[in-house]
Amino acid sequence: MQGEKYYSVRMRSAKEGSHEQGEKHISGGELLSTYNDIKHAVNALLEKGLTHSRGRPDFMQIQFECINDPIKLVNPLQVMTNEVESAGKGQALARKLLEQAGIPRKSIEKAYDQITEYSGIRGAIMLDIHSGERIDDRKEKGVRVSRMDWLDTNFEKWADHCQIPQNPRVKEALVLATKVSEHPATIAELCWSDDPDYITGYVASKKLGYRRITKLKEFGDEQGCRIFFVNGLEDLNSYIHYLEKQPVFVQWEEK
Ligand code: WAQ
Ligand code: MG
Ligand code: MG
Ligand code: MG
Repeated sequence: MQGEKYYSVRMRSAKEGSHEQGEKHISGGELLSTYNDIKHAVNALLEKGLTHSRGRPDFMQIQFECINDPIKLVNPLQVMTNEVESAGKGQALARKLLEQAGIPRKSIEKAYDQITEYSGIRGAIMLDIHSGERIDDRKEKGVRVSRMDWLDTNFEKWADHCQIPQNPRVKEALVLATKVSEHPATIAELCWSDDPDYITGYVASKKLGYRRITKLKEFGDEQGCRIFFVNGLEDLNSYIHYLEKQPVFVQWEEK
């Protein structure tokens, strides 16, 4: 990995929505690739965007760019799975975990009041943990975390060791959560998919690890959620710069 040049490869796909809604986000993806693997990477993202449960896209963009900054290596967050019987119980657990992560209950309630307003965006939103107010200025786009990945061989070794199925969705979400939680301003993340066929979500934080919750919504629901709860942000731009631009490889080291 050291010394080799890497490229950030990104995809987003969308379809025309109703007049009031503007375009509908279908899917996005980001990974890191060597030059020789770019064809493979582009193909994987193409496949992801073409066959998606949110619908058939009528727009897609795939781009790659060379990365010049050194790539930071980060250990994956520890994973725990909580089985729940219903979305209601799952959401109650999510709120409890957010509180355990250090977010005031009032701000959690405020976040939940805003959730439907922000679903349908293609990135994440940032909320201040003290006020519960949204602090990024990315409107209906949100902030898209990028330039992160996990080499397959290391991921497979980790999955074997932790007895976690080698599911690309889990890998993708854990890579993102690990990168986001590594920044000291991040207190916690709350996420569930906007894909109608995937109902497991998570709360993640440096302190709690990656806490999967098997049901956070009903099947068929296309409302997703991705919120970063942040604290003590003196410089919002440098935080967003870290999320979008700092290259990160998740790398598991057996202890
Ligand atoms: N940066 C910022 N926000 C993102 C990114 C990104 N790279 N990727 C997705 N989002 C936001 C965006 O608003 C999506 O609509 C929303 O998150 C959901 O994305 O079993 O699959 O890719 O352990 O649909 C979590 C549980 C699955 C996995 C989450 O999210 C498990 C998932 P999706
Ligand atoms: Mg997506
Ligand atoms: Mg995704
Ligand atoms: Mg999705």
